[in-house]
Amino acid sequence: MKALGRNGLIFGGLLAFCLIGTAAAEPSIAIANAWSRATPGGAGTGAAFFVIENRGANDDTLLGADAEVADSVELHTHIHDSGVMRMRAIERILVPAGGQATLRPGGDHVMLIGLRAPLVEGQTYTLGLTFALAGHVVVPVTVKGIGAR
Ligand SMILES: [Cu+2]
Repeated sequence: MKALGRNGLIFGGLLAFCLIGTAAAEPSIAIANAWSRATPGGAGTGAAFFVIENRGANDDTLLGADAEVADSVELHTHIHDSGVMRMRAIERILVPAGGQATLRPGGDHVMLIGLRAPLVEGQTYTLGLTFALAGHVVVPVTVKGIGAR
């Protein structure tokens, strides 16, 4: 009986923990203003830009992305290399608790490699983003004109 009472306590504790866990599962990550530039016919690559807002109490990290419009999707940044801007693949993008990360032309971005069709102005496609804490988040990306900034 004594053991059962103790197990009951432990179970109750776990249950309380799970309920708190559920409450904390309110989406803490919000994606705003997701867009791509239209790509000229024949271009093999494109990029996606957006703002990641972390409304949670914990730092989160963007670990990867996926999209059906491209064969592969990578996280990239730009580096200055003797006056030349080059792109480089990165492993992760940090989104600090209560803060945000901005992916923009000339900075961090999601790279679409091996586009299956040109990105056409006015089109919308689906981008999946994988976060360390928030998990898989799906966002619609709007394709703007070739000269969009
Ligand atoms: Cu890139």
